[in-house]
Formats: sequence, C-alpha cells, structure tokens
Amino acid sequence: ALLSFERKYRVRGGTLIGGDLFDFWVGPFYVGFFGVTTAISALLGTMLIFAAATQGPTLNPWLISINPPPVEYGLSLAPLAQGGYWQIITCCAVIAFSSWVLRQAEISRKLGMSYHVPIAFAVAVFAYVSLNVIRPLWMGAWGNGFPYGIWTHLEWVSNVGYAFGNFHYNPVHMLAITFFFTNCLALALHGGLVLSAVNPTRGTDVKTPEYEDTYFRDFIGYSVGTLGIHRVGLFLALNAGFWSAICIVISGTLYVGSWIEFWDFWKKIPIWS
Ligand code: BCL
Ligand code: UQ2
Repeated sequence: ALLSFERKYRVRGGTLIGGDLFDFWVGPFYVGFFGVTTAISALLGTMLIFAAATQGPTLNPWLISINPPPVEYGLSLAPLAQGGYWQIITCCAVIAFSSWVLRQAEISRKLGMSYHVPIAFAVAVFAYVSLNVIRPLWMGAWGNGFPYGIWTHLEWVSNVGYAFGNFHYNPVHMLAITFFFTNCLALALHGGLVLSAVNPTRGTDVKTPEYEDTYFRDFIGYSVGTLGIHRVGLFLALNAGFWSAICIVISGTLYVGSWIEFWDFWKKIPIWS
C-alpha cells in the first residue's frame, strides 16, 4: 500500500536513461533502468560464484575461493576453471556496482537532491576497481587481482603486504589509515553528542542543537556545528577510501620494491646525512 507521504515523493521523471519505461517501484524499491541492470548483473555474478564454487576442491564456506588466472596468462581471457570465472564475475561486479551508483543518481535527481550519496559510493567502487581492474591492467596480468574467498583474500592482503617489505611503511597506506581512524573519532563524537542530547536527565526535555554547540565550546572552545560535523565526516570517509585505492594502485606500478627502502631518501637528506 502507498503510505500517505509516498504520494508526494513518488514522482515521475529524473531518469538518466529509458525515459518512463523503467520509472516505477517494486514495493518500496525504485527500479529504473539501472535497477534492472543491477539486478541482472548481481544475480548473474552471484550464480557464477556458486557455479565456480562447485568446481573447486571444497564447499567449506570459509575456504571456497574463486581465483584470478595465473599471472602467466597476462591480460588474456582464461578458460573458465583457470580464472575465467573470476574474470566474468569481476565484470558482473563492476557493472553491478556502477549501476548501483547510477541508480542512486537517478533517485537524487527524482527528488531534486544533490549527488552526495552516489559520489560517496563511487569512491568505494573506485577502491574496488583500482584493486581488481586498474592495478592488474597496469601490471599486465589479471593474476594480480585478489581472489574471491573469505580466507584467500586475507592471504592475498598479507602476501601482497609483505611483497613490498612491510606495508606499514607505505606513506599513502599511513594516510588512508589515519583517515579511517579519524573518521572513527568523528563518528564517536557525533554519535555520542547527539544521543546525549536526545537522552537527557530523566524528566527533563530533549536538548536543542544550541546545547550541542555549547557542549563543545565549553569543552574545547570550538564547535564545528551541526551541519559542519557532517561535512567533516563525509570528507574523512571519502578520503579514507580514496587514499586506500591510491596506496595499493601505486604498489608494483609507480613504485616497485620495498616500502621500507622508500624512506632511504629521508635518511639521505644532506642536512643530517
Ligand atoms: Mg592494510 C589495504 C588498513 C595493516 C597490506 N589496509 C588497506 C585498506 C585500509 C587498510 C587503509 C583497506 C580498506 C579499503 O581499501 O577500503 N592495514 C590497515 C590497518 C592496518 C593494516 C588499519 C593495521 O595494521 C592496523 N595492511 C596491513 C599490513 C599489511 C597490509 C601491514 C599486510 C601484512 N593493506 C594491505 C594491502 C591492502 C591493504 C595489500 C589493500 O589492498 C587495501 C587497500 O588499500 O585496498 C584499496 C576500500 C573499500 C573497498 C575496496 C570495498 C568496496 C566495496 C564495493 C564497492 C561494494 C561491495 C558490495 C558487496 C559485495 C555487497 C554485499 C551484499 C550485501 C551485504 C547484501
Ligand atoms: C560539533 C557539533 C556536532 C557534532 C560534533 C561537534 C554542534 C551535532 C561531534 C564537535 C566536532 C568537532 C570539534 C570537530 C571534530 C573534528 C575531527 C577532525 C575529529 O561541534 O555541532 O553536531 O556532532
């Protein structure tokens, strides 16, 4: 059934492609052209994961792994059982994730809102694409992508991490981690502040945003503001994903060798060397 407020927002138009053809809802979900492409590619990709899993040596969910082709295959199309499944599944994933971005954009347009949500999710998609498309292309072999498996993707991270000496020495990895941790601090402050305002001392009124500002002015002499904290949060979150993508895409491409040795330039600066 249509809820009372839905009539106001379930408006026609805003589609990027397909005109009115897919401009409808299924239950609570907006469909659109990109709802159809998401559904098809996500379903096909998922079914191929199951198909590939049944061809593998184990059905233990923790150990199932769909591997990219061996590096010797370079950038060629591999037989299904030697990484072909991985290649098709990766295609399905890229189509599904990009369709999801574009569906978010259509919903933004339909409601006359800005594009913050699709832009934000596009950064996550960029991180995925840099891992399994851009970096393998740049290095000349699909075999450099990560495998689809719970255990094996962790092993990939570990192996790739140590292949560059110690990934903790990668300065862009440091930057990405710092954004993740700062984002965690910002969300803890924000969540804590809002919940403390709406859960006041028993028998007293819920506190207004002025109280939230005052809390931080009393505490650290500054309040970034109720709108400002959301800008800070989005900034931190997007930078976390973005610099993650950069830290891995430059490893083995722009920068080869050990990230530990990268810092030799610092030790060699004439002032103290
Ligand atoms: Mg490290 C990467 C932190 C130690 C090697 N490392 C990362 C980054 C992050 C991080 C900055 C992963 C996040 C990311 O990419 O998000 N590493 C980190 C920390 C430590 C650490 C905090 C620590 O020690 C405290 N790392 C180490 C050690 C090395 C090491 C030293 C191993 C020995 N690290 C590596 C390597 C990599 C990282 C190698 C990377 O490749 C990785 C990185 O930067 O990747 C980019 C980005 C987010 C995504 C990629 C997710 C994308 C999601 C997509 C778009 C949507 C999925 C939809 C889904 C399928 C649908 C689900 C269905 C629904 C549930 C229904
Ligand atoms: C704030 C404010 C909010 C908040 C938070 C602050 C009233 C509800 C958390 C305080 C935030 C500051 C000082 C910035 C923190 C920055 C980093 C990089 C962690 O002032 O306005 O609104 O939720």
